[in-house]
This record gives sequence, C-alpha cells and structure tokens, in this order.
Amino acid sequence: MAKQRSDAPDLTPYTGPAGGWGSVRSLADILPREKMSAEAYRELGRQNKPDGFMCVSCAWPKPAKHHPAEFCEEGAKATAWELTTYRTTPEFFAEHTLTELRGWKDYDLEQHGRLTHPLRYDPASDKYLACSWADAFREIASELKPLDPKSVVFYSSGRTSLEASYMYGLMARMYGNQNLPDSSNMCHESTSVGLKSAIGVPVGTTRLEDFEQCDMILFFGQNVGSNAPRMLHDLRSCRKRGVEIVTFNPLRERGLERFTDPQSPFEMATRSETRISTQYHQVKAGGDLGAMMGIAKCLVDWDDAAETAGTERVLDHAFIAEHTKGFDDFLAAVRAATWDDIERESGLGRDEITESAKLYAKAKAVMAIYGMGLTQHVKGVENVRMIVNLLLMRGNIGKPGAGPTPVRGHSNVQGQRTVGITEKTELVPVDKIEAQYGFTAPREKGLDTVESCRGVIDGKVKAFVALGGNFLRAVPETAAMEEAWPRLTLSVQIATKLNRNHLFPGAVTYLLPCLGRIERDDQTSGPQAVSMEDSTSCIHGSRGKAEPASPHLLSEPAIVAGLASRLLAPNPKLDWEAWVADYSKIRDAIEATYPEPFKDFNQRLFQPGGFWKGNKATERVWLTKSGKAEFLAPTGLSATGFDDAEGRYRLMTLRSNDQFNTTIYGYYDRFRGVKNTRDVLFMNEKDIARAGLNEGQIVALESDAEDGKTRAREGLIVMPYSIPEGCLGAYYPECNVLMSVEHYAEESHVPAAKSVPVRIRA
Ligand SMILES: Nc1nc2c(c(=O)[nH]1)N[C@H]1C(S)=C(S)[C@@H](COP(=O)(O)OP(=O)(O)OC[C@H]3O[C@@H](n4cnc5c(=O)[nH]c(N)nc54)[C@H](O)[C@@H]3O)O[C@H]1N2
Ligand SMILES: Nc1nc2c(c(=O)[nH]1)N[C@H]1C(S)=C(S)[C@@H](COP(=O)(O)OP(=O)(O)OC[C@H]3O[C@@H](n4cnc5c(=O)[nH]c(N)nc54)[C@H](O)[C@@H]3O)O[C@H]1N2
Ligand SMILES: [Mo]
Repeated sequence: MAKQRSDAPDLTPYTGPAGGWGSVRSLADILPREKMSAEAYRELGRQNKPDGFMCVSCAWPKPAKHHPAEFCEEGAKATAWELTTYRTTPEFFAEHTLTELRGWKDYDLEQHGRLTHPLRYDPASDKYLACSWADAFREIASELKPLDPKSVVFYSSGRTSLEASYMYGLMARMYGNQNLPDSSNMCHESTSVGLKSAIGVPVGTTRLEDFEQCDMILFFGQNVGSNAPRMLHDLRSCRKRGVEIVTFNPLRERGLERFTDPQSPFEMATRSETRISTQYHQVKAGGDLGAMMGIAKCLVDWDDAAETAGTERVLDHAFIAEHTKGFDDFLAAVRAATWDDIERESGLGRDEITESAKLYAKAKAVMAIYGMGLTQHVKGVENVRMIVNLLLMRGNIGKPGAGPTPVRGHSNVQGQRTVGITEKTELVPVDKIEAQYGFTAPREKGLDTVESCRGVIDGKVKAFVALGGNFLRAVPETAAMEEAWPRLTLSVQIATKLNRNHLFPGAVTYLLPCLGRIERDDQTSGPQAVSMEDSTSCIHGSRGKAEPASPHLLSEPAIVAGLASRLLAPNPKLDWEAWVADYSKIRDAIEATYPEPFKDFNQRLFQPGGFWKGNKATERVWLTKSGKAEFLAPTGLSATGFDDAEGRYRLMTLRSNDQFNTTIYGYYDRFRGVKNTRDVLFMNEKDIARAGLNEGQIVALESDAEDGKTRAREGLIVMPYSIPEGCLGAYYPECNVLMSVEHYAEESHVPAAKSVPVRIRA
C-alpha cells in the first residue's frame, strides 16, 4: 500500500476522551510552532488567576480558588496565538499585494504573526504602506466628519475590554449614531432578547457555585470540549456527585461524552475518564422546540395524574401562581401539541424524550446550559423562551443550583453590552451620559449586524470602523459582502493579526495594530490593567505583562482616544488623553454612568473570582413588562424557519477544536477525527446512500434559500458521521458563503447559522 502523504486529508475517528493526553499532545504541537519565548511560557502560569490576565479565549468564569494551571488546551492556544514571535511587518506588505493575499488561506494570513506598524492602503501599488499614528487619526477623522453619521458603522468584537468598549460607544454617540453592532449580534443576542422579555435580565442567572448545588443539568447545543473546556471541570465535579446531565445535540460531541482531567495526575496516569452526559439525545438541527415541548407534555400529563391521585404535584403551582404570567396559554399549547408532531420535529422518539422528562420531574435544582445550537436559528428567541418555560414549570429560577446558563462566546462580549455597546437606546442610560458629558445622545435605534450588512451591500453604509474581529468573514453572504466592501469610502480595522477583512479595502483604508490583552500596557501613570465580564456576570481585572509585539503598537483605549479627540469637538467634561494616561479614570467614569453594577469598581478590580454585578432574577424580582416571569407558547415546533423539501438539508455551520471563530489555529479537529483539512461535509450514512453518494466523494453545497440567489461552496469531502438524517455539518467561516443575510433569528437578528437551507451537488 502506498504510504499516505502526511498532509493528506485524514478522516479517522478519534477514540480518546476530551482533555487527557490528546490535549497535552496538541499543546506540545502548537506551542513550539508559535516559537513562543520563555517569557511567554511563564505567562501561561498567570492565565485566569487573580492579578494575572484573563484568558483571551472564551468567557467561562474564572474561579476564586484556581487550579495550579487555570487554562485549558484552547486557552493555551489563544495565548500562544497572541504571544507568538512571528511578525507581519511593513517588509511583508512590501512583498505582497492584497490581490495576491486574497488567494491565501485564513490560517496562513494569521500564522504570519502579529501586526507591527500602523498601515495605510495604497491603491496604486495595491499594498499596505507604513504610516504614522498621527496621520492615520487625522485622515480618518477628516473622512468621517463630512459624512452623515447614519452612514457610519462602529463594529466591535467581544474581546475588547470594558474600558475600551465604554469609550468606543461614547465616541459613536457623540459623533451622532449608535450604529454599534458587535459580535453578540451573531451570537447570544437571542439570549439577550429572550431572557430579558421572559425574566427581566438579558443574562444567565447562575454562577459557578450553582454547579455545587444542582442535581440535574439540561445541556442544549453547546460544544463544551472545544469552546468552553474549563467548564469540563465543573461538569466533572457534578458527575462525581451523581448529577444527571441530559444532553440534546445533533452530534455526539466528545466533550459531552467523556473527559479526562489533564490536571489530575491520577486520571492521566490511569487513563481514567469521567462520563459526562448520562443521557444523550441526538435531536435534529432546529428540533429543540419539539424536544422541549415533549418534556413539557410529560410534565403536564404527570401533573394531571398526580392531581387525580392526590399525590405530590409535578409542576410547582405555588411558584407559577406567585411569580409567573402566561401559564394558561402555554399550558393550552402543551396540551394541544401532539406526539406525532413532537417526534417528527425533534427527530426523537416519545420514549427517549420521556426518559429525560422523568429525570427533570424528579430533580430539585436544574441548570439549563446552552449555546449556539439554540440561539442561531430563525426561532432562536423562541428556543430561549422555551428553556425558560421548562425552568419556570418547576420553579427552577431564583434558587441555588438552578437557572438558565447561556455560555457566552468572546471573553468580554457580555460586558460590552453592559457598558453601552449596543444599537438599542433602551439599553443605555441616555439621560445619565448626557448629563455626564453635556451632549445630546442619539435616540434613533442604530444598525445591528444584519442591518449593517444590508447597508454595506446597498451602499447606504459609507464607512466602517472595526474595533477587533473579522466582520466580513464572520457574517453571512460572503460573496456579496466582499463585492460591496470596496465601495466604502472608509474602512478602518483595529487588529492584532492580518485577517481576510483587511484584504478588502475601501477608498481610504487603514489597518491599525493594537496591543493584545496579555501584553504590558504602559501609559504615563504607569502600567495599566483592563477588565472584562464573564458569562456569569462576574467582573475581573486583567494585567498584561508580556513584552509588546512591537514598540509601535497602541492600546485599544489609546486608539479610540486618538481618533475621538480628533473627530469630536473639544469637551470640557471629557479629557480623552487623561483617560488614556490612567485607566482607573475610565473605570471611575463607568462607575458614574452605571453606579449599581460598578460600585467601587477600582477597589474591587482584582477581587478573586471577580465581583458579581448582581442579577434581580436570582432574587425572583422580575424586571419584565408585567413584573412577573413570563411563559410564552412557541409558534411552532421547528426552529428552522423553513419547510422541509425533497433534497433540501439543514446545514449546521460548526467550529472545529482547532479554531477560535475565524482564527484557524490548525487543521486538526481531533474530537471529530478530521485532520489536514476543513473541507468536509458531515453526513448521515442513510442520506449518503439515498443521495447516491459515496464516502470520500467531493461535492458542492448550494444555497436553497427562498430568494433563489446562487450561493455555492465547492470541494467538500463527504464524511459519514453520526448525525440525524436530513442534517449536515460543515465548518464556519468557510460555509458562510452559503448563508443569506436575510436568514436570521426573528427579533434578535442573529444569523441563523445552525440551520442553513442547502442542496448537495455531486
Ligand atoms: N476554542 C474555542 N472557543 C470558543 C470559540 C471558538 O471558536 N473556539 N468561540 C467562542 C464563541 S464567540 C462562542 S459564541 C462560543 C461558541 O460555542 P458553541 O455554543 O459551542 O458553538 P458552536 O461550536 O457553533 O457549536 C454549537 C453546538 O451546537 C450543536 N448544534 C447545532 N445545531 C443544533 C441544534 O439545532 N440544536 C442543538 N441542541 N444543538 C445544535 C452543534 O452540534 C455544536 O455542538 O464559544 C466561544 N469559545
Ligand atoms: N456560519 C457561522 N457564522 C458565524 C458563527 C457560526 O457559528 N457560524 N458564529 C458567530 C459568532 S458566535 C461570532 S462571536 C462571530 C465572531 O466574529 P468576530 O468576533 O468578528 O471574529 P473573530 O474571529 O473572533 O475575530 C478575529 C480577529 O480579531 C482580531 N483580534 C484578536 N485579538 C484582538 C485584540 O485584542 N484586539 C483587537 N482589536 N483585535 C483583535 C484579530 O485580528 C483576528 O483576526 O462570528 C459569527 N459567525
Ligand atoms: Mo460568539
């Protein structure tokens, strides 16, 4: 047999657990590849510790009592990615035109290393040339000043600190708009909208200590092993206490099945593992409403029977009566739902659903953990509301060990919203900021991500400023967006590494390199710290100590201030430069705007475990319109927003274990057994046979959206996989080209990336 090329696609199932030796080997592979300095290795020891730096990867909380190494495989990769010794210098740009670079892969662009100089695009040579910061700020400001503020977008990605985010939002409002879309718009906005209307707070109600008090976890659509691996420690402790973990996920994700704790010498030496999920239900993509309705139906049936028999009721009627509204309508919807519909829409059998309902009916304190598998659907908000319905039925909100637990994405994505990064006026204390800074803030709703995309495509958006992220790559409709981007009069990207968005210039284009969070941030008053809010509303200080990647970098607060002070008229109530000199003054300003959550902000900055900003729903105080927690009957049992049709599939766009969003760390999705390629199509064996395809065959996907527009993704290798029939899986962001910008969650406008209607072309 011919020896396989070592870089040829290798699709061999992985048999190891999450964590364990596989994660150690993966780090042994990736850390040296970034050629990290000895200093950078030392930084890993400070990761996620009080007075250390907060991981730049996910938003999972950082415990007060930390492990010796409080980072996971993914966190270490993220640190290595930032502290790499590779550099993307002006010499690099002198050698490559953007036309050439557009032919490079995402991985190769970022792997070239950290950006070192502010750059201006030169259309004549089609290259980026080094420029001075002063020239950059001056020209950007002079481009923005004559524009209608409504035509300018200020995007930000959720990694940006509370300090920089607060300044950025303020700058946009003083300039005259709240066109402040952020990555949350593509992510947990369905949570922010759904939880706010249901229980009066836009965030989850649980904290780390709830893992010590729950006796059951419902787990929907989140891939913990790849995207929040530190949570595996909490899940493992739960399992050791006998907590039931009932998972609903179309794919059998390894982290939800088995975990070996790399921090346990015993587990590592004996290769022992913890089984994570006690039940695993492979629901159809978009089928969770059906599954949850099935659970609700069981509860109602058993409650009826208990009433007749005079035994203990299954529903918490006292809680429902005192704390909720809308129960009767919801109950009517549950009674009306048929098992035929539930089974068809969820893809699960009645017996299977009944097994999960039995556990739920018994449990005293239940956490419902969920991620993008629920939020990124046309009915994403209804998914979130249905989670709340289930919890409310048994009083599982506002008591220890219970409550909705959305797993946020970027490390400060929740915090950005807290300090004013939002297009929605009602989320900002407008009167307060007006009084604090003496200006009239815009009241008109700003553009969210979907609306910004439409605006770029139809030409209404003229200028785009991005504080981090890779907007063009993260959003739907890749082809139309790339085609439209060059029509912008101004494109400004503040970033740490070169990405695909930077290769699409506008008429005037700047690429501005910033410090990463792990790097030392020296200002005139001394070294500075920044802060972020985790998934459980705890706020942490973070101090970078590593040597900056280049002496020409500015911090994000310094870049925002540099731009704002040239763009805006002088304001006696606001001294941008003084803020940059000493970030504690920005925190004082944040506290002045948001006195309750940020009380004594500077004093509490480095409190171990973070300081909690509070959450009224945990006290059973409901800040909803009715003053009660609200049930809501779903409008249907499918979350996809489209009808099934012959040859039409539901495509889930997924992250691998070797990426952070659009950043591709490598080509090994270990848990799914995909090596040396990302061009795969996960498919049920029966679907493969029915479509007349073969394993390993190369196919294309075509959009099957209502608008009939042509969108295609070529060159995918068919890979038989344990996935429900009618559903497909493939990687984000390469498949975003298949997504219509009009396919998004109702109300929240989150692009519906987990059920994209497609057809297969052989
Ligand atoms: N290492 C690493 N960490 C990350 C990220 C990363 O890219 N890499 N990204 C960060 C960000 S911004 C975010 S938002 C989070 C994302 O973390 P996740 O919320 O885990 O997002 P995805 O990886 O998109 O996967 C969603 C999961 O939902 C499942 N799923 C898909 N459709 C459905 C459905 O209809 N129903 C159900 N029940 N399940 C479904 C998929 O099989 C998958 O397991 O992670 C954050 N952390
Ligand atoms: N099809 C599909 N599309 C999706 C998703 C999906 O599941 N499927 N998920 C969506 C989700 S949940 C999200 S959150 C978005 C992500 O969208 P974004 O947040 O826009 O994308 P990222 O890939 O996280 O951004 C990576 C870039 O950020 C820059 N960067 C890194 N660190 C820093 C820093 O410290 N400062 C600054 N200024 N820049 C920095 C680097 O240049 C890097 O290239 O994508 C969304 N798009
Ligand atoms: Mo996200």
